[in-house]
Amino acid sequence: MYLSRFLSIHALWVTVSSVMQPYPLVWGHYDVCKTQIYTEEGKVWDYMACQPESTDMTKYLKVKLDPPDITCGDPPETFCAMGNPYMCNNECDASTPELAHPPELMFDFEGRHPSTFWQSATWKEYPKPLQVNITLSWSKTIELTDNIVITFESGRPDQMILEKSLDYGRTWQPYQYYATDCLDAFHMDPKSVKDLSQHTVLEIICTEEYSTGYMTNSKIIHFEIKDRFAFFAGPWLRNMASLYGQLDTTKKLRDFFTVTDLRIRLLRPAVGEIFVDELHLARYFYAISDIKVHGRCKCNLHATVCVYDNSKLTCECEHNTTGPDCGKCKKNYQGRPWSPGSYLPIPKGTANTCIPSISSIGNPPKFNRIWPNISSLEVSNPKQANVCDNELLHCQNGGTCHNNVRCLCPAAYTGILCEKLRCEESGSCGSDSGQGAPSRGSPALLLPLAALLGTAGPLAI
Ligand SMILES: *[C@@H]1O[C@H](CO)[C@@H](O)[C@H](O)[C@H]1NC(C)=O
Ligand SMILES: *[C@@H]1O[C@H](CO)[C@@H](O)[C@H](O)[C@H]1NC(C)=O
Ligand SMILES: *[C@@H]1O[C@H](CO)[C@@H](O)[C@H](O)[C@H]1NC(C)=O
Ligand SMILES: [Ca+2]
Repeated sequence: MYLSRFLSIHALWVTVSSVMQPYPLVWGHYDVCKTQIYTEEGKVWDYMACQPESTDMTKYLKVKLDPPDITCGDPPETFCAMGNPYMCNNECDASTPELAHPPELMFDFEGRHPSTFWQSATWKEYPKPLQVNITLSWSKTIELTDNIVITFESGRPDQMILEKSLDYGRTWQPYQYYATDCLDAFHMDPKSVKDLSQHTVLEIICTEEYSTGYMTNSKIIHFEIKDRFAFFAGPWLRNMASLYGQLDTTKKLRDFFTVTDLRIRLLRPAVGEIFVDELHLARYFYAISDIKVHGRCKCNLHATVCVYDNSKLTCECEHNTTGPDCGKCKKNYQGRPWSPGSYLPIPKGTANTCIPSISSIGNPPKFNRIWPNISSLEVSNPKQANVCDNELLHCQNGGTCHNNVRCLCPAAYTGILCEKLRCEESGSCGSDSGQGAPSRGSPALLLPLAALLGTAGPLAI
């Protein structure tokens, strides 16, 4: 199954639209990996950064509950309405489809009412905590593009932690804490995402916004991806160029929105009052009707298509890259180190394609490399700041990072990050090179990076 529209249609559209206007209608969509352009040598492929479309990722996840037998209905049990302890005529019975509440019902498509939902057993073992882990696994790195939204059928829990993993569930980090009383539950001061800024956007907060028990009419909990994007792209997410620029240059920021798994840790059900009513423990349980997770396969800007096959997501890699995330160069295309594509320069980005290995073409690389005297550089300047690395600062236009102190640029390029055309510097560029020339780096976009990097150290992730 294809997550994206058909590639050739994109290619056609971009070719057509690029004839009519200098830029695509919408900036920074990155929805084509290559397009044919006309140069002096005839038709050639022009490669650019590309990514799959953002989509509903709940179709591709596996869900696991801990403890495994926590779903209600085995044995059948009755439960009460939260607001009215004397309304206890509801029944959960796992063996009767109409009365069962299995985990799948958190991800089904449903009409407005009645909602379908997963439900836990009730808190009959009070005061032993009633805790449930709901783990969502993709077995693939995905990049979140919209708020995670959890809709409760019961009251929203008094205490809950949203966690994420970036390594297929081996290690976990908190994403956000939710509590009726953050100080009491987690020894954290309550905060809202709106209290954060560009410089504190990666801070892990505890919020009380969504835990005010069953009395409020809303049953929804958010993890606010869009509010965090808005610190860079503006309140209406109009300036996506700025966001993409920051994501491109700051690995920590990119990783913050990247997950392989999510875990919802339900720690204490909604009580709605100060004390637990021990005579009516069948009032207390968790029930979730819907979980929304929007994102895209992470393909390192080397693919627009992500295939779901054998219950597994895999990028369909272009640019002669390979691997589930297009994370390495194909065999015989290792002429320079692999590098992710880059969102910069806006709007087409840089493909950073893999190039044929030296041995496979039988010639030394065409690049005119100048090897510096490494020992003198390193000894005389041990504390020199990185000029480039493979995480934050990418050499552009096919340049490679040498010992973090300089980019080795292909012959046609110059500049600290190989962002400039050499001919441009000497004023000798051909008059028709405009359309075919690979895009140049934008120094204006690189500037805010310094500001963000300066604060990256003490952040929580
Ligand atoms: C839930 O997961 C956490 C680790 O993230 C673990 O410490 C805890 O024991 C688990 N709880 C349950 C009820 O399985
Ligand atoms: C990748 O390799 C193929 C040949 O196997 C070549 O035709 C194609 O142009 C290459 N693509 C890129 C992006 O270098
Ligand atoms: C490199 O620099 C070191 C220290 O300045 C010097 O001793 C050495 O001879 C240089 N090597 C070359 C190949 O220039
Ligand atoms: Ca549902």
